[in-house]
Amino acid sequence: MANTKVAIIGAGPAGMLLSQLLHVAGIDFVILERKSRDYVEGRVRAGVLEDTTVKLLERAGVADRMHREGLPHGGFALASEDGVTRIDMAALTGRSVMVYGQTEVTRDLIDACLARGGRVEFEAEDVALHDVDSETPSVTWRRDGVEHRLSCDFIAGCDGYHGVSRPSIPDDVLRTFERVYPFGWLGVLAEVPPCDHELVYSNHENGFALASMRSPTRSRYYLQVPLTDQVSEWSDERFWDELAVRLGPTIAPHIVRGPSFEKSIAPLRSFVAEPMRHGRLFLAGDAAHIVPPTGAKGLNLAASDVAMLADALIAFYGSGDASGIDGYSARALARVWKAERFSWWFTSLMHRFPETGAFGRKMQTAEIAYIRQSHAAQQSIAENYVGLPLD
Ligand code: RFL
Ligand code: PHB
Repeated sequence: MANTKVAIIGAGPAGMLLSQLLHVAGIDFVILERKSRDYVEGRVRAGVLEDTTVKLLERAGVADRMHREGLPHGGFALASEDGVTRIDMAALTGRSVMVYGQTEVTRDLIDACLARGGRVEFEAEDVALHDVDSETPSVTWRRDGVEHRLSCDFIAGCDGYHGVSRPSIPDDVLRTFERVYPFGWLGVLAEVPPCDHELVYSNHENGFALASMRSPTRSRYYLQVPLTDQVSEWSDERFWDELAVRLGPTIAPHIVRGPSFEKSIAPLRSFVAEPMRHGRLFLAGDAAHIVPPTGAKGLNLAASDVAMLADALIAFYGSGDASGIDGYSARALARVWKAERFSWWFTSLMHRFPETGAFGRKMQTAEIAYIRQSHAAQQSIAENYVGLPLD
């Protein structure tokens, strides 16, 4: 008899949400996380939840604080040198998104898990997966020099892009698809009111800029920067000056400046690994795929993967039906590729690409002008941004 049903590798949003969907269904699990709880909860990343993700957090019973403190948004703005266009998601799709930080989602999930008696092994070193293509897989790890072993029925690889799960699938089984972008995002958090009540995505000659937020008093801003830039080259003053230029004359007067308390540069990448299942190992979230953050899809894809995985495991344990398990990879990838396409397209539309030159820039300008005039184009953006259906 195995020690637990599901060993979950990684306590990020994918692993933690899966654990709570399994908990609600009465399926036991153990989570192994390489970092400390403080580290996991402190990682500043995503800010936008699709309504599908909101519903999953409700299903997992961890949505109360999100509904109290999160900010529902029915639209966002596309800015360029030709003006500002609002994409009215609520009118175009009848749906909206929730602005609520990944740090808060992760904290709510970890709090709920521990309060419900869930087992999370933080600071688990040298996690290794064994016999994943047998019916008796297991996981080993070390803490304080002592080796631990856990046998399980299934392993959920929710350990992000740099984890051990994906490399546990043999090279001749796994196919990967990748595009690396020639720039990164410099992100800043500041305790100042946002410059607009909704998000603003801006295409500017100097490069992309994004105005986002975490609360009515906390702003999150991003600038496209060369990958060779160092954070130390970006003083707060330089950042605010450049942000004002890129957000343009309509938005810039509303920027409230203040000291930043988080500043970092993240590279942009599109990546997919296929298949997302090998034997009794399932990949979910960033372990299987990465999107550039422009479409706000990364955390949301992690959530839809684990929803599909939870359904597959619930069917297996409920009635012995293995069709969900067998179909997991194909079902998840169908949604992943559509989100990859949207994220790649939106990134391509909004950023300055050194290699595409003046013609590429004209194409962007023409496409933004088309979007401004076309209800159909706006509807397409809106339905992708609020999130495609799970099937
Ligand atoms: P995570 O969050 O990387 O969590 C993986 C966890 O696994 C642990 N781990 C291991 N544990 C044990 N053994 C090992 N060997 C391990 N190796 C790793 C790690 O410590 C970690 O705790 O993956 P997960 O759960 O799949 O979640 C994915 C999301 O974090 C990610 O897709 C989003 O943050 C992407 N993203 C956004 N997504 C959105 O949906 N909306 C957004 O608005 C959004 N904005 C963003 C973003 C990502 C960004 N960066 C920094 C890449 C904005 C930015 C700037
Ligand atoms: C964020 O608030 O961190 C954020 C919002 C929208 C994106 C990416 C990041 O597309």
